[in-house]
Amino acid sequence: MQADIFCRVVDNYGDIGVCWRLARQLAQDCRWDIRLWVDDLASFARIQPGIDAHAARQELAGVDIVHWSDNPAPALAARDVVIEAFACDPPAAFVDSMRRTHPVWINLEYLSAESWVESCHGLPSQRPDGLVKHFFFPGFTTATGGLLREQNLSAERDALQQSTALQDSFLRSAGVPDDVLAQRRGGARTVSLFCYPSAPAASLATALAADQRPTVLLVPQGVAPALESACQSPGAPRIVRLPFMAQPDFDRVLWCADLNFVRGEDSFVRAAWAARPLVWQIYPQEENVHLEKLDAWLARYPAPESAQALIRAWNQPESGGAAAAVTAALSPAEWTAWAAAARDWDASQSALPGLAENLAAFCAELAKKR
Ligand code: TRH
Repeated sequence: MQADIFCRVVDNYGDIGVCWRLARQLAQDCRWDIRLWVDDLASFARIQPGIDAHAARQELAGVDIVHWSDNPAPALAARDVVIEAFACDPPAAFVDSMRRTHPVWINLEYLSAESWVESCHGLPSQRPDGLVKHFFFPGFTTATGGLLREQNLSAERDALQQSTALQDSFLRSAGVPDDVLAQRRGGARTVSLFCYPSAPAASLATALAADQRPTVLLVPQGVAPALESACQSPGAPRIVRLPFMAQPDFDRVLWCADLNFVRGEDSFVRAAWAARPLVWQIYPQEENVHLEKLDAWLARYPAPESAQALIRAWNQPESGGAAAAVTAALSPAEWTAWAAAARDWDASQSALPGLAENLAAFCAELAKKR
């Protein structure tokens, strides 16, 4: 299959994060010939070293990357499959070429745990010009498109999680100082924190400072910038700022941590694959619509009530309940139950077919009918 994936970066890194993982998996695992159109190469370069933010065309990891500028759009014609991420509208000239060749056209939607997704997944939308677009929804059940997950993920993760030496060597290469590695070996808890500015990060710091077990807090540069001033007291977490790194290394950070605070869409899915407790900060929307989506996921996530209460408090900073919720969720019996739930969540979700595999099969079926 020859496919074009279209990605417009609305904000942050989730749009390009999802598209880049999908492009690599379709190219590497499914052997598709992929052209990835991206409008914001600077954001792309932040999560993928080697991307030239000024190149009109470049190749990386077997993917042909096209800078999607609008004036004028690159003069390329559609091939077998067109995947537009998050309803981003391919350029008009490209859609003209689609009217001539009638490729399979997919709109890849945002991830949601809500049940209506199952009835909309795979539906066609007939356009007045004769083209048909199909909606493809990621999700957590077999009636959806599934989640992005590489074929060799579990083996790589298990090898890292089972070896302190491998973790030390990886974390050292990521800039974690030797005395922090010694703290981890001495029993300190490792927490990673990737959140939006609204997250009650200072409350997290307060709760961790009060906990008997010391904590090492791994935080990307620029995230929760006030954290250092909240971590001055004795017993406060030791903060290590990490540079933005390539996705496979970001995954390794999640695998090394005992507890991951993640956000948005892609890091949330990756934290599930770490098979460790996770706290999700959902992308905030108008009128708190996102809280319904959060509840839909919590209804599926098998963590104990204390962990669910923490996740709710993390997403509602105005409730003021985050610090107490952290303390409750980390108490020994609750923590043990949460850790077991995280392993179950990974096992049950990874037993389902992955998104790239599902999407490839869905497109192949549609292509036969063309
Ligand atoms: O950056 P985000 O907040 O992205 C959001 C969400 O996707 C949201 O749903 C969407 O509407 C909005 O973007 C436009 O969080 P997310 O989804 O976790 O994306 C972050 C990406 O950055 C993810 O692919 C992981 C990657 N990343 C790295 O590769 N290296 C790093 O060092 C870090 C911190 C992140």
